[in-house]
Order: sequence, then structure tokens, then C-alpha cells
Amino acid sequence: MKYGYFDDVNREYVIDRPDTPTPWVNYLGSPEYGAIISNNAGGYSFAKSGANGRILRYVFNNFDQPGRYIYLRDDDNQDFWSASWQPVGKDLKDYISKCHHGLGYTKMVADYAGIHSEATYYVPKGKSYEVWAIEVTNTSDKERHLTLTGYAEFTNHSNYEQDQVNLQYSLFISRTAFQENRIVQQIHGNLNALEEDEQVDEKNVTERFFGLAGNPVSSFCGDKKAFLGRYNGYDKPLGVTSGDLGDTNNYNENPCGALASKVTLAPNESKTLVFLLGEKYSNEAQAIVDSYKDAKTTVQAEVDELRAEWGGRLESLQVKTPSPVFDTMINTWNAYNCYMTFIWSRAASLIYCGLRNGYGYRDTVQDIQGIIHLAPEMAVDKIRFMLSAQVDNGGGLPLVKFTHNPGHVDTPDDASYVQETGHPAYRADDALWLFPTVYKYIAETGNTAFLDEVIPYANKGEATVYDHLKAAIQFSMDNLGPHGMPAGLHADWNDCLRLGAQGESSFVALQYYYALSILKIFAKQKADTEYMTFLDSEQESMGEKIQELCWDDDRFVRGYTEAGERIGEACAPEANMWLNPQSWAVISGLADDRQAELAMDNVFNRLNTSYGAILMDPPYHKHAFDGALAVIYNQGNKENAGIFSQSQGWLILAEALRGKGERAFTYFMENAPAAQNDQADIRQLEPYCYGQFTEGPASPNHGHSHVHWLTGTASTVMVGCVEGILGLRPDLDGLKLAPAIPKDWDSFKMDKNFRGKELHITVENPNHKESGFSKLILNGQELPEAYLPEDLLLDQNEITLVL
Ligand code: IFM
Repeated sequence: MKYGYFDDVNREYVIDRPDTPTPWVNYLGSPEYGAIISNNAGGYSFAKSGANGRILRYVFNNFDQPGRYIYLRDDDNQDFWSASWQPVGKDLKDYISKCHHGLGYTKMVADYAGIHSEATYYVPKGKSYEVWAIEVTNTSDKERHLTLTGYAEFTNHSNYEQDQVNLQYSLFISRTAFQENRIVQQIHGNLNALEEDEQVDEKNVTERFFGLAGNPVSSFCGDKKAFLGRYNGYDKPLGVTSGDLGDTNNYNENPCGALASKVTLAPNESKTLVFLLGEKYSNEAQAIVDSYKDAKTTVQAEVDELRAEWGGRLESLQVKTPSPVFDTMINTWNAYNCYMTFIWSRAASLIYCGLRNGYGYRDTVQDIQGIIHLAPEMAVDKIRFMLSAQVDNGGGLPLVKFTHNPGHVDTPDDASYVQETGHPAYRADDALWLFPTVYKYIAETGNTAFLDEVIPYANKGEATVYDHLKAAIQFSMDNLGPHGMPAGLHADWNDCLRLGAQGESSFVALQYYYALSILKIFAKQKADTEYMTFLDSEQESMGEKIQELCWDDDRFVRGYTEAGERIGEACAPEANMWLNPQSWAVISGLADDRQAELAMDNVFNRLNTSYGAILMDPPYHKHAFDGALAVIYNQGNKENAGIFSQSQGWLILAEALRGKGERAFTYFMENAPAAQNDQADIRQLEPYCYGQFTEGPASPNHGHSHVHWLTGTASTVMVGCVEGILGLRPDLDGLKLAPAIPKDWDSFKMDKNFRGKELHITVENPNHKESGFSKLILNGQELPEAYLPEDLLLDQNEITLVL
């Protein structure tokens, strides 16, 4: 079953069946003012923090309500419906709906009873309020008399938990008033008598507004109970069914913003109304509403501006391959998903309610990788920030608070940090993610001077980027287990592996091995010869240990428990084959060709499914060791043998690095949301964004995906596709081209901006290979290898690579 389609020209996903298996959402705005909106207008808004700045209420895990509702009522026959299918939910035989999720905006188009409506929701570029603009057109042949009602359900408190749970308090602090053409909600309005220097626990009056431009307000309501009427739901609120909001204000209990407006339309006549919502004091709020007097033109200009902004953010890499699924993901949706994880981390979705008040170290450092090829300057700012969250012992802060103050923060060594963040100790992998991220940035831009930039540590002191990286190596060396491999500490990438100071992680060992390779490149660049010698010997000895301790005939094991047992041995009754050590043995460069082939074939045969490869097999049930937390999950879910999609990106990359284009592309397709557009009832999640995991074959719901949008999958798959399948591999001096593609691709094209130069690359595959090189022509000149030295590049470059 499918519920929509990709409109690649407009970069929209269009949902033409609104009864999707789960709410399919889009992101609007920025961290200054963020908004999530589903295809049925469910969702919420917040200023700065999803947990502490909540403006619109949303009840999680409960029917996608409430939302940004616009009701339409025919005043001649009292029939009513909504601009999105829900909440009224008219019979789909009579109600035609299309929800266009675009980049930075969502447009609901509906046709019902001779009225066409288009409701566009967005946050204007650089602004901290939101717009719900509705254009209604009379498509019937008689004059129509309509009432349009906008409904916004304010929270009683900016803190999400206070609003939802602490009702003995939060029901008695909010009130509304109507001013000119807007409802004003005040929280703690009684504090308005305080002088500026007076202090109470809740210091400020918070003020929100919901206003109308483009047409006069005919009636208003600021009280939720009065709007809905007793025992009514959002599907038939009294204020809509009666055609009059009653001009009621709220004092105590639950406020809302509801504004009604009367519209008379001759046949073919249209009218645009704009509802505006935000958290602003009166003068500013009124100025915002007034600025939409010329409603239609202003809205069009603002939406065009958003489209241009987003188009610009994507243009540094555009591809045209024989696969429409691949193109739509790489050109638009995977890239957009990467920006969303980069911007929002794990702060706000319909699953994450914003309570984690900070950035996970490993998550954010990996998220950055997904946009480096598109927006390296945006990426480097976040890299600086994450380096400033590295402790001077070289470890990363497991959680970097949104209030992070470099040079002055507490660490997992301090009880205060542990209490506030819930992270009791360092994790083994956090700072090791810096290596590929910093390398990708420097290779993309050529900015080797970044290595010398001085950046503070989280707790005290400062160092160059190069020395930060050395400190990360030192952290791993200071935290070795009994066999001399990196200890697993509180966790490695896998949150469900608590290996402790005496257990050891092969994944971290492989990351460490890889980090040493990257640092060697930087050390060479800096002519740090003594350190290069050290790195060589350290890498050789760690490589020998991994080989001796972790290779088990046809697989790499997952590590050692604190009791010294090997995890992931072939003879173990459960979890005897793990995915990540195999792909990382290839990515890190440790596996020899024979090992790579055996291990990766083992993955394909043992772990792969039609929806991607599971994290390990068999799931934990009766034989979990103490630190194997995955056993808490139902089998086939999450880290307990689920298809943890982030790992699929590493699998794509590993196969591509081996030149195995068929496998790499197969892994891409299994997991690509767009490839499952017609299996939406199985996948359930949006077909245009990644989920954290898909249920594996050990679950009765094999194929069902979960935890939409904010997942590291976006960046690992992007890297797997860009560096792996497309083979765009920058290094310090230029760009290596090493595509790994399906054999039946005859050719494909890529337009890439590289260090300010435009590259128009055609890859030809006359002999139907998966990878390889026979010829490279740059601006008419044949080059000896599949490598574009930067100094040969012109402003515009025509490049042909023949495989
Ligand atoms: O790597 C972690 C991530 O940091 C949080 N979600 C789960 C992943 C795997 O355990």
C-alpha cells in the first residue's frame, strides 16, 4: 500500500491518502523557533527547547493530537470540515486531500463540497514565530458563506512535564485576553506587578499570541473547554459546530487561541487568511500580525525564500543515476534528514519530547559527517563546539548540555555532572568519532590550518585541534583492558554493551586503529616525525592484538566481558555473530582481503534480511552476560537483533571500499525509505526519512521501522553513499574517484562543488563493472589515475571517468 509519492521537481513528498499508518511529519523553523507538523496537522512548537520552551501542546503517543487546526464551516448548511483531513475526518470518498511536505514548509490541499483550500504552514526564514496561511477558493457555482476558525492549543507552562503532569500547579497560572485581532495568553500573568529587580522562583510573565491577518475576527475563544464544549473532541468542537466562538476568555485551567472569521466567496473567488502564532510581548506580536496585511503576496514571498534557502543548501552535490530512489534520497531527502539531525540532534520529534537537554557526544560528532560535503562551513562550527566538549583527559562528555560553557563545565568525574545528566562515567568511543569527522572536514575543504586552531577543553585549558586529537588517543591508551585492547567502559557505540573497565570492545579497538591512520596523515602534514614513529608502532601493536584476540575463523568477535569471556564467538549459544566488527574491520583497514571476504560474506549470509542486516544473531534471551543490556528489549528490536539502521550505512561503505558495488547498492536499497514507498503498511514510518531501527526477523513485525527522523542513520548512509557508492573521496590534496555501483548502471552523473570549483562528472561503465578504473579525463586531459589533484582544477570542470 502506498500513501503518497515523491515530487522531485518541487522537492516535496505528497501524501494523497491521509490515513497513513503513523503520523508522517515535517520540520519547520530553527532551534530559535522549532515546529513539527504531521500530515494531519498534529504536532507542536517551541522556542529554543522542546522540553522547556514548549508553546503548542501535543500529547505524545496518543492519536496525533492536538495540532494546528483550521476548521471550515459552511454557514448555509452548518456542515464543517478541516483544512487537514483530521481532526474532523470527513469520509475520504467526499474529501480529497494532499499534504505536501516540502523543505521548510508543509502545505495541506483539500477539496470538499465545492471549496478548495490550501493551508501552508511555515516559520519564515530567520523569524521566531509561525505562519498558518490558508487560501480558500469557491469552486462551486453559487455564492458561499463560510466561517474559518484557527485553533492553537497553548501549553499551560513552557516546561513540557509541568504542563502535562503537575496539574495542581499548572492549571492555575494561565489566562488569556483578546486584543485587536489576536488572543494573548499569559503564563504567570500575576507577576506583572513585580519590579525588574524583584525575584520569585518563576521570574517572568510569559506571553504568547495567536493572531489573524487578512480578514477581520468575527469571534474568539481563549478557553479550551469553552471551545470544545463538554465531552467533545477536536472533531466537533462546539465553537465550530455553533458557528460562534462566544468571545470567551480563559482564567485558570486550559487556555487556547481560537479565532473565527467570516468569508463570503462568489464562484471562483479566493481569499487568503493568515493565522500567526508565537511567543512575543504585545507590541512585537501586533507588529507581526500587521505585517501580513498583504497576506497572499507576503506568504508567497516567504515560502519562495524558504525554498531558495533549502535549494541552496543542497546544491553542492546533485546526482543523476539510473536509480530514482537513490537520486531522491541523495539529492533531497537523505540530505534534508542529515540537516535535521545536525540541527535538532535528538531534541524534538514525535518520539523525542525534548527532555534530553543536550547533545549526545557520539551522536552529534557523527551527525556532522552527513552535511560536510554540502555545507562544510556550517559543519566546522559544530566541530569546534564538540571539540570544546572534550575533557582535557581526552574523553568526550557523554552529554554536552545545551548550556555548555567551554572551559568551565563539570565532567563524569564530578558528582554534579552525573546527577544532572544521568551519565555516570565516560564512554569508550565518544572522542574517537572526532577522527573521521575532522578528517572529512579538512579533506573536503583543504583547510589544514584548522589543525592549528586553538580550542578550549570542556573543563579547563585549551589546545590546538591537532593536540585535541592526540589527547583522544591518549584517553584510549589510558583506558586499556587486561588484554591491552581499549576497555568498553560505560558503553561503546552500542549503548547496550556495558563492558566496564575490565571488559574490552573490538569496535572501539577498530575505531582506535582507524584513528591512528588518520592521525598519521595529520602528523605527516605537520612534519611531526617523532609522533609519526610512535603512531606507526602503536598501530602495529594494536593491529596484532586485534588480530590475535578478535579473529575467530570467519568473523571478528565483539570483545571481552569483564569475566574475560569472548563475546560473539561462533560457538556461543546467543549473539554469536555481530555486524559492526565486520564492517569496521574493513573501514578501519585492519582486515586483510581474505578476512574481509569471509566476514562480509558471513554478514550477508547470517545477518542480512530484505530490510537490512540485523545487529547480531541470535538475540539475547537466556544467555545474556551481565553487561548485555540488550536483553531488556523484545527480540528483533533495537540492539537485541533489530536492524539498527545506522549500521547499514557502515555496511554500505565497507562493501563499497572493497569495490563490491552490487552488495553496497543492495544494502542501500534494503534500508532506503524511498524504496519502501509502496510498503508503507509494513514499514509504517515516513518513506522520506530514516528511522533508528527496523524490527528484525525475530519479531512478529519484521520490517516495521521506528524512531523517525532523528537518527544517526541519516549521516552513516549519506557517507556510505557519497564516499562509498558514488566514490567521492577527498583527501588533503584533491579528490579520489572510486565509485562502487551496480553492474547494470551504464553511466551516471554528478555535479559537485569542491573547494569552490564546479565539477561536472560523468561516470561511464561500458563494460558493466561494479568498480575499477580504466580512464579519467579532466577538461580534455587524460590523467594517470582516478584522482583529481586540486591544482589541476579550473572554476568549471568537465570530467569523465571510465570504469
Ligand atoms: O550509538 C547509540 C546512540 O548514541 C544512541 N542510540 C542508540 C545507539 C546504539 O546503541
